[in-house]
Order: sequence, then structure tokens, then C-alpha cells
Amino acid sequence: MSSPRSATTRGGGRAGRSVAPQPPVVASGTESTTSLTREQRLELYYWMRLTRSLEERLVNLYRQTKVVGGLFRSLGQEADAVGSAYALRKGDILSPLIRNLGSMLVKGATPLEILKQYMAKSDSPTRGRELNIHFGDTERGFIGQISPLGDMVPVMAGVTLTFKMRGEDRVGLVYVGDGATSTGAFHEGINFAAVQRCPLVVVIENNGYAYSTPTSKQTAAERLVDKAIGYGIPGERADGNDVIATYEATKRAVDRARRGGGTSIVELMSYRRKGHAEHDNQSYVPEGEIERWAAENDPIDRYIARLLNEGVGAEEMSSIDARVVREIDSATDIAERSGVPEPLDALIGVYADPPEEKPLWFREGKRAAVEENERPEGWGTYDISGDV
Ligand SMILES: Cc1ncc(C[n+]2csc(CCOP(=O)(O)OP(=O)(O)O)c2C)c(N)n1
Ligand SMILES: [Mg+2]
Repeated sequence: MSSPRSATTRGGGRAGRSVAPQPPVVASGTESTTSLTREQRLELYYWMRLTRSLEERLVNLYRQTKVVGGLFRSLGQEADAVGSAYALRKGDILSPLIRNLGSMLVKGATPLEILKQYMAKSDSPTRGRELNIHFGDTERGFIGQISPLGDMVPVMAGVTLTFKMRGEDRVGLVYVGDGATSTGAFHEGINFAAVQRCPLVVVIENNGYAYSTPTSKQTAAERLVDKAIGYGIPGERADGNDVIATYEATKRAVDRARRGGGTSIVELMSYRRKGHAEHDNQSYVPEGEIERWAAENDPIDRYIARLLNEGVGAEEMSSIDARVVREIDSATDIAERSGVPEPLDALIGVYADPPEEKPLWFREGKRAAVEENERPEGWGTYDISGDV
């Protein structure tokens, strides 16, 4: 079922087909089936609630100027991040993006680490040198991301090629947005992984926008999952706002990769309800679009309805909500007490022994290195007229 179209943008301008993204809205009551246990299904609820509440806390801190960089939300996409990461097991490696806070939490990143990162504290995982969720831990199974779109695909092709060459029973998962699928790195990486039959799952999070560019202006392809055909690999599209459907589709791809079936694509249909980052006022979004997705296709609301339907008591979910608040409150208190980095901390972990390094020439007050020792005698004095 596709969602109704709106003709005006939030800013009042006209919006034709090429402006409004139209990922399908899936009606509730059409949720997929699963063999996950009751305990596992409640765990999924916990991770989604933790993701949303932690981001809400970050927004509060951002407005108090305690979050010192940009703030990237995954509001409305919690199911796609959590459900897909939940399909991995210990030893598998995941390469997240800025909107995959939920995936990192599932893989063992803690709210305290996330808060310290965003607040650039000296004891954050990157010691205040990087903000947001740009950090990794291969022990826990998530690697540090880099910003260039699509570039983690060739990186993960390499990571998963090592799994194959060493005969390890491990799988890699790399996230890309709809925007990232237009890059050369995406193409080269996925093609290489497909040819080498790397145990890699490429999850395309189709959230309708890349910055202000709607998917309809991003690509002429009807469905991003169809790109799999060009690489000769399997692809599956799933409802990214149904956490169970997301989990099941990703699990099929993960199991296939683990069995030696190589690389595949999973396209998860979702919607970016906030701007690219907190500063983005979304003036380019057709009027009513965000509100409609919030009212009709919120992944957490849908999951609560499903769990209630399956006999889970409302009080069980309330107690998970209370646990989440307690965890975030206590992590916030600790993060706020942490100190800020000293300027010299910027060198720690970058150079082997910074104080003993010879200062770089431009820090010694010289105008140029050539003034000292690189200018050959007679340089610049050769008289070409003598040869004529
Ligand atoms: C190669 C490259 N081009 C441009 C950018 C700037 N940029 C950062 S995020 C972004 C939009 C990403 O959109 P998408 O891939 O759909 O992911 P989403 O933000 O929707 O999760 C752009 C254009 C970049 N980081 N790398
Ligand atoms: Mg996008």
C-alpha cells in the first residue's frame, strides 16, 4: 500500500513526484511471523526503547549545549537498526552508520560510552577527539565508521574476505543509506564481495532521504534491492519498521552467508522522521509526511500493539521502560561528571611518543623546508639563454 501524496512542502513550495519520497506504508496487522522466544521478543523491545530514550536524552543535552557537535537521530528507524543487528551473533562484525545507535547498543556499546562520546569527554572511547557514535571495538563486534558514504562496503568486503580465507565461521554486516548506494565505493565494494563470495550482508536503509535529496531524485531504480541483480547476488526487501520482519530478513541473509552462500543485499524500508541532523529544519519535506509516518507507522507503537496482541502485559513493557530510564539517568550523571580533554590529549594514541619527536619544520618557525636543506646550490639561477 503506498502512502497518499502531498502537493506542498513544509516550506510552502510545490512538490511533484521527484520531491516526495514514497516508501510504502505497511498497514499494521500484516506483521511477519517469527520463531523468536518471548524473552527475545521482549529484548527487542528493550533495545528499541533504549535507543529512542537515549537519543531523547541526547537532544536535552544538545539543547543545554552539553552535546558539543552535531546530533543525528534515528527516530522512526529504531526497528531497522535493532532488528538487523539482532540477527548477528558473537564474533560477527558490524559496520554501523550515524543512524545505527540501536545496532551498536545491541552489539554491546553502552549508554555511558555514547553519552561521553557526544559530550566529548576525556574518558570517552575516542578521548573527546571524535563525537557521536564514530568509535569501534572489534572485540564486541562493531568497527569504527568513517564518514565518506559507501566506503565501509569495500572495507567490510576486506574484513569478510579474511573470515573466508581463514576459514572462520563469521559474518559481516555493513549498513548503507539510500544515498550511499549512488557512490562508486558502494559499487566497487559490493562487486568485489560478490565475486569473492564474501560472507557479507549489505543492509540498505532506505529512509526516503539523503540530506534533503529524496530517493526519487537519488536513483532511477524502482527498488534499491533490484541492484542485487546487477551483482549476481540475492536480495530481499523488508519492512524496516517491523522489527521482526527486519530481523527475519537479515537473519536469512546472515545464515546464507554463514553457509558459504556469499554476499547479499537486504533493503529495509523506513522513514527518516528527523532531519539529517538536529540543525536541519526539514523545510524540503512535503507537508504532513512526517506526521503521517509518526501516527501510522511508528516502529515502537507497532511493536507494542503486536506484543499486546501476543499476550505480553502492558506492565511488562512499563517495567522495561522504567529500567531504561534508570540506566540512562545513571549514565548521564556519570558522563556529566567526567572531565573534558586537555589539549595534549589530542596526541595520545596518535604518535608513538610525541614529546620526543622532532618538531615538524613548520612548527620551528621556518618559512619552508627548502630554505634549510632541500634547495640545490644554484637552484633558480640557471640561465636558459646560454643554451640558445
Ligand atoms: C562520498 C560522500 N559524499 C557526500 C557526503 C556528505 N553526506 C554525509 S551524510 C549524507 C547523506 C546520507 O544519506 P543516506 O546515505 O541516505 O543516509 P541517511 O543519512 O539517510 O541515513 C551526505 C550527502 C559524504 N559523507 N560522503
Ligand atoms: Mg537515507
